[in-house]
Amino acid sequence: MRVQFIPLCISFLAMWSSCQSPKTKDLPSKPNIVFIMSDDHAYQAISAYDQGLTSTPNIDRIAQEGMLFSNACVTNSICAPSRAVILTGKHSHLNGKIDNHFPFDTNQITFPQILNDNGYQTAMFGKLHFGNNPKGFDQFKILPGQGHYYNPDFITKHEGKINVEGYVTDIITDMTLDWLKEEREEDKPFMLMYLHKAPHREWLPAERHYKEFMQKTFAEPETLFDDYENRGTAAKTAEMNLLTHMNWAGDSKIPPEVMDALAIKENSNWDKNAYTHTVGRQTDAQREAWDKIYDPMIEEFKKNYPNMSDKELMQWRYQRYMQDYLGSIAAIDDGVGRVMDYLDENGLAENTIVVYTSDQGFYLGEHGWFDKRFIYNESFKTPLMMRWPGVIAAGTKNSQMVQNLDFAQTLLEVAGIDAPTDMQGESLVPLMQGQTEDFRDAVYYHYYEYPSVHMVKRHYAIVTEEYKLVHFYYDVDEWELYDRKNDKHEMNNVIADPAYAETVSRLKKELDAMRIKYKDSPELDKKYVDLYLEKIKR
Ligand code: SGN
Ligand code: CA
Repeated sequence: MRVQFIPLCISFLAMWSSCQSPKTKDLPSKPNIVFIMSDDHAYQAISAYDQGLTSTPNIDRIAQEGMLFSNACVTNSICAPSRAVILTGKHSHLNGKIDNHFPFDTNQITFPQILNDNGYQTAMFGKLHFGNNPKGFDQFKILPGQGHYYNPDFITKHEGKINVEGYVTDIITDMTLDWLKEEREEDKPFMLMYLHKAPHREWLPAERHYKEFMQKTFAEPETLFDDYENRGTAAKTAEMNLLTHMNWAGDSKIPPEVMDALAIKENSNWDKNAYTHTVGRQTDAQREAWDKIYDPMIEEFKKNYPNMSDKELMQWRYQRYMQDYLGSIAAIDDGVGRVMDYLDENGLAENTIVVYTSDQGFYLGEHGWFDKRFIYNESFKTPLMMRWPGVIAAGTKNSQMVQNLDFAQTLLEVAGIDAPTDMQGESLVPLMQGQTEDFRDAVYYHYYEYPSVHMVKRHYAIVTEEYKLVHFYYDVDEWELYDRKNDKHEMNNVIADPAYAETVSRLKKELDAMRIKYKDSPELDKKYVDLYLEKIKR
């Protein structure tokens, strides 16, 4: 592996000629980096993308003062693998973190380590979800595993394990701001990772937000009642339907004793526990405030439930889901606003690149679903916006197929450092500067975690602006083709339609070539199936 460190760049000019890609215009030297990522934040729930559901004025500011990427996507739509791709700049099959079960191999080089070795002060606050601690950080305070919404524990670099009373999103924001105020060394550039747990399941908003969001109703997506006709086996057998798979207690916040009284069966064997471990974690005062707002909803449900049709139940569950999910996002928006204000008020805005993204997208009732994993749009695409005054023109949009795979090389180029040659992404710096030629026109995707929660079958795919060709494998061998331009909601698998025969054969060849280019193979598919089966047996 070749890592070229800054001290090797003799003069400023020499540095730019050796460290910048040929497409890049001069950049300011070593800016600060604030990388903000939420967990499961759907682009449909950011008003800069879509004003139909909620308003996120602070997150939107990043797009208004910078660039919004309207076609950003992930390589493997699940939490820990996405984070491993981001840190290593390599696809899952090479970095080894193919699913949430396997540990991340910390012997690998990550971009924060390279920045740290090159004079950047580094810090991480919030959710990592690797099962081990990050390397290359001067400071970290991370949630163990998924973490908790109320009164969370943190694993810290210098104080061991701590418990903090309060609401997780506000705590992570406070930690981030405290670090900026008290620990930041002014003579060094910094790279700060500000990583929210919200809006991950089980979607518990802060008091100020559930009070507001419990009073709201939301527009239903067109495909809420999808019957998965004209799709393959994978969509039909997935377990992420709002009506039949979402937890009643854990997710919809119907307490276990009320479920019993109404004879409602658990939708999973952790349904009731999920409630006890989340809502049940609150202090007496937090719980009192919570019950004041949630009890009337529960009372009304008790009255109505016996007479509700499946359709009405689905609609009720969708509203409940959106109230808590979007309510959880409101605290992120507050936090992003506080961090942006701090940068603006302390003369840091000009020399800091701010990135906002999520570890993947999420279904907000589209296809009747919650969760992610599938390559279908709402989970495959992820929000991405960047602000860097002086480099990125305000209020600009980019529609190219950028991926989470690109962050490592992008942020290294931003810092004027050559990326290791085995990273597999592309720097987005030319795109930030408004150049659009010579960028990739297709991306590769591979999802592995099966059989597992939500039962989304293994699949790999090639996606172009026009088409999505997917191969589901392991316990099926099925291909799907979607015409992205003419079938926006991906309701029709046209793989067997003779009108697309030529497209299918061309894309299959391109997919084969792409798998070779990215060093994926049938042998690796088999290796990861075998390792996984071995692992879940234990
Ligand atoms: C938990 C959730 C799942 C979710 C995974 C992975 N169930 O298992 O719904 O898909 O995490 O999420 S829960 O009842 O425990 O909330 S990820 O973001 O970490 O990949
Ligand atoms: Ca996630």
